[in-house]
Amino acid sequence: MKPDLDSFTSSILYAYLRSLRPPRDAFTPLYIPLLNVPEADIQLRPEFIKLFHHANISASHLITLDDLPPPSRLEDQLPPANTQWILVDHNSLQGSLGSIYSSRVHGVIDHHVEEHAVPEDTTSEPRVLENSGSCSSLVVRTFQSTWDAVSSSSLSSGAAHAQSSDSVADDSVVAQGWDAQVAKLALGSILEDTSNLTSESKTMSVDREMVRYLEAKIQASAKDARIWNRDKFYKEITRAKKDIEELPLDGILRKDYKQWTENETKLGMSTVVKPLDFIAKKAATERPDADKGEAFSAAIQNFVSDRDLSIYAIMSTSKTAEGQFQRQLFLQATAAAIAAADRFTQNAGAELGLEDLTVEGIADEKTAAQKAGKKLYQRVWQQKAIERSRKQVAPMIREAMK
Ligand SMILES: [Mn+2]
Repeated sequence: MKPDLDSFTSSILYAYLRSLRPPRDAFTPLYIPLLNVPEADIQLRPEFIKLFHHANISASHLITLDDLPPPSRLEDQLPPANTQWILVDHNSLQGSLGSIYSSRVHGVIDHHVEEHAVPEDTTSEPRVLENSGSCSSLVVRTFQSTWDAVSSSSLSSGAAHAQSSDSVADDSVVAQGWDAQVAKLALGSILEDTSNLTSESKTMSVDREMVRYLEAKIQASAKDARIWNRDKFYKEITRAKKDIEELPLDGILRKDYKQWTENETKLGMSTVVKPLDFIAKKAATERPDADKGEAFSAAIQNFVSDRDLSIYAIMSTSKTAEGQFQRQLFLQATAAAIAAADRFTQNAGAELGLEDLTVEGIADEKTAAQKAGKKLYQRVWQQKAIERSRKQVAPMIREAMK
């Protein structure tokens, strides 16, 4: 299972709420939220960034797989006996972490089908496996009383402070502001997972109850209550999901990327939901010193050489100004793969309806022979056969590489 927004917020909520009041016999009083992805993957999901922003968390604050020792040195540098693991939004520790630490799992909160990988007795940590729209609902419910106790104690100390001093440093407002941030973090996932509580099949009563509870936390903060609008918040998070404009170009190309090996050479293919001129412009903004064509070529060249690709394609889907769905195709081949690229053009050009396209900032080098001095061959087309997706185009290129 790929970690999603719910996985991230469940982990952060668990660590935050539990660290506020760890149990007396806790393995350690500090619970660390480890996001089970490489750091770069966070950037690929604009909805994470958007939601984290509401909680005053920036992506660089988050602890990811990149913060652990490399897999080969994990066991030495982070001995299992020094760790205790709690799983949220999944209930069986997989991959290289699982092979080393699965016997150290002592706690779980999850809403997936039980895999019986977590011991029945989790001592001081919860063992909650239950159906819900969002795992974040279960995490919040589990630590509701802790959270309330901590909020009200900071409220009363804030009030006492205000009475005893003329310069009112209002702790209660600060505490409420934090509460509202944490509440929004949870709400982002619960609303996302239940389509703002409208999905009959996914929404469970715990999700409804926790949304009520969390909205009350926001209402308790004067500053947040004034501007809080659940529907607007939900729309903002879901809209961010489709919005790749803020991503760096490398992220845009990696977001939906596939790779194949054919005849010992590699084909890479990025699918991008923007027209090619968006990509060219993006490259130019990231390299303001370079001239336009060079910025794009350099960016593509980095991407290609990082992956040692012989052929690289970008399939772009977008809408024209008139609202018509359109496809564009960019293809680049190294010197050794020019013959294959030419074969693809000849064999598939008619079927895909490939028409030469001019995109400012992307050079279309039509005849490789003329550019013999250059190592690269690149083409840009409008793909008129719009019903042909990656499912058809990738096999055609692979065929030409055989
Ligand atoms: Mn989930």
